[in-house]
Amino acid sequence: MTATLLPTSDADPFGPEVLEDPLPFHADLRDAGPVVHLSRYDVYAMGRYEHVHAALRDWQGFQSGAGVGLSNFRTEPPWRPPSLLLESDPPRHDAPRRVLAGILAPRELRRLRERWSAVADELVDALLAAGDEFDAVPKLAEAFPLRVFPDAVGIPDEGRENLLPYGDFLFNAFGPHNDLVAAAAHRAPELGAWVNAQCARDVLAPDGFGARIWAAADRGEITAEQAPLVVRSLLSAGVDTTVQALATVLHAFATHPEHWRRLRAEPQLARVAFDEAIRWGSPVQTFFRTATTDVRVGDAVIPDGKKILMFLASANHDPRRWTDPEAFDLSRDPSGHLGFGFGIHQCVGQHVARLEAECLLDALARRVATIEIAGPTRRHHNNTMRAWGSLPMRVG
Ligand code: HEM
Ligand code: OVM
Repeated sequence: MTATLLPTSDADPFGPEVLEDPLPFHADLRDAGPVVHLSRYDVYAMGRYEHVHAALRDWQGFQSGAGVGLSNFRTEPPWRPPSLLLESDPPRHDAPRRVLAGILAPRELRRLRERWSAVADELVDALLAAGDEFDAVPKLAEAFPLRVFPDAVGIPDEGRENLLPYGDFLFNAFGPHNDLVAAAAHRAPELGAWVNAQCARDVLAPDGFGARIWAAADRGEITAEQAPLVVRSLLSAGVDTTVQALATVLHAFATHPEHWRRLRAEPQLARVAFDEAIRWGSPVQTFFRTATTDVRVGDAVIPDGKKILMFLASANHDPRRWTDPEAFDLSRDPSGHLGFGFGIHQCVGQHVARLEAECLLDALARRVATIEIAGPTRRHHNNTMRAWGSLPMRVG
């Protein structure tokens, strides 16, 4: 076994230039080969669909239990107790996953649709009453999930302003200790303490996702020690992701007016539009794995214990897999995209995200004939998320 053919790069995928526009870096990565050694971090990067997909399927060779960020839990203490879902391997992963998958299954979410639709209608009506120009990030992409998701989990009103900063820090913390992490690190203890406090049984409303997690503990499906950590996964993964996914789909429509016209004519396209926006914009850009042994990928051998950086976003734009990958196109079938991951860790909250998107897009499509960008847009840099800071929009 030789690894002499392994290409290497000293580029920084977490530097401001790449975060501002990662597409050129992704193209270079894919063209260099199936695996590229990133010398700056001594990690192995994958950017092609075929290999990212295969690695996500192979949870035995590419583990999550040593962390899905740059930090290796075998050698470095995690900044918070590891997630029982995201940062764990079978068999420890199985029971928490089964419990959460049941609670967040499409048939369980059906009882939420009517209320979430009404909230979306109300939000859009209030927004339009205030004028035809607004920043879609705070006014829609943040406002809608923050009105429905914390209620669905069942946390109290007080302190909800901590949810977005907590998520922003958490997703930054999967990357290196760069300026983005340093700038927010002082708030991590306070934000972490608040989130942990919301996971206690007596804090949670009796009819939400949180209470259902505790009920699963009562039935012995998970332990009472595990329950609060499973609730924490919802509060960790369920807010910033959907905010940025909604921002992405709104940006997609604002820049593709012909597709907005099509959505208005065929409202049932909302679901496929959302998945295509997730493929196209990939709000969650990357996750790491750790090699559990010397693993061969193509001609390369990744040594045991090394970190592997999987570019979901790059796989979602791999021309070896997708026709005209840079095009946002409602006519394509985006299924098989890796924006929600793949395999045993594939997003357990994806049906929640899709329901939010359907409700919000439906409310907008029924009221607004045109959406356009009305001023300079701004990215928000995060080590893991491709995020919008500001999306000025005009509707007609
Ligand atoms: C896992 C993306 C929304 C909860 C994942 C993974 C991705 C992802 C890529 C796989 C991680 C890995 O393989 O290591 C997204 C995107 C979302 C979204 C793009 C919005 C569009 C949500 C929501 C929730 C959620 C709304 C909660 C209700 C989780 C959890 C995991 C996960 C708990 C870990 C699952 C496991 O490891 O078994 N998500 N997510 N996500 N997601 Fe999501
Ligand atoms: C978790 C978790 C945290 C962040 C992201 C995520 C995208 C899961 O705590 O389980 O999935």
